[in-house]
Amino acid sequence: MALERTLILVKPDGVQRRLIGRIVSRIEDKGLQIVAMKMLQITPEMSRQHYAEHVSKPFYPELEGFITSGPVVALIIEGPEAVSVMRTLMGATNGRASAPGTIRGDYGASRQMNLIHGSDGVDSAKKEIAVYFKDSEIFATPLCITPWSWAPEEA
Ligand code: D4T
Repeated sequence: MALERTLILVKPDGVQRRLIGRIVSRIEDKGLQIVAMKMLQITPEMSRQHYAEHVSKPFYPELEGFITSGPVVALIIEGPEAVSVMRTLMGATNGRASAPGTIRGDYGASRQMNLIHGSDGVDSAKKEIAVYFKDSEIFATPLCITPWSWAPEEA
């Protein structure tokens, strides 16, 4: 097991639907740590960097239009196996198929407007974090609750 970081976005639909607080609460309730957080508008260039694997796909132009359509909230989340823990919390990509109890399963019914992005691996998390954050914007301060959140050998 290892302490990991993952890049999370509350997408434009999550911001428009006033779901920022509920989504961030779920992450905090799970016991993961927010080490960076900001609101920003994604540019077409950032979108191409973020979705590099999808740029040549037929759905990309619409995806870029959506992700650049309004502000998002970007976060870096840290914790043991944070990448997969967040993917589980988010639910399947298509909100119509994601399980009740997950963020996408509880709040949405769309594949594109699926409220939240989470990195799909440790390497992609590193690349995505560099798109959204400078080192000086990351606060890796240990929290006083950390010793009660996971055992040392889990981190
Ligand atoms: P993201 O990257 O947004 O967290 O979503 P996922 O990791 O769960 O899903 P993904 O990479 O397969 O897709 C990225 C993004 O594209 C949208 N999408 C996807 C779309 O609009 N049409 C499509 O056909 C697919 C496959 C949804 C998420």
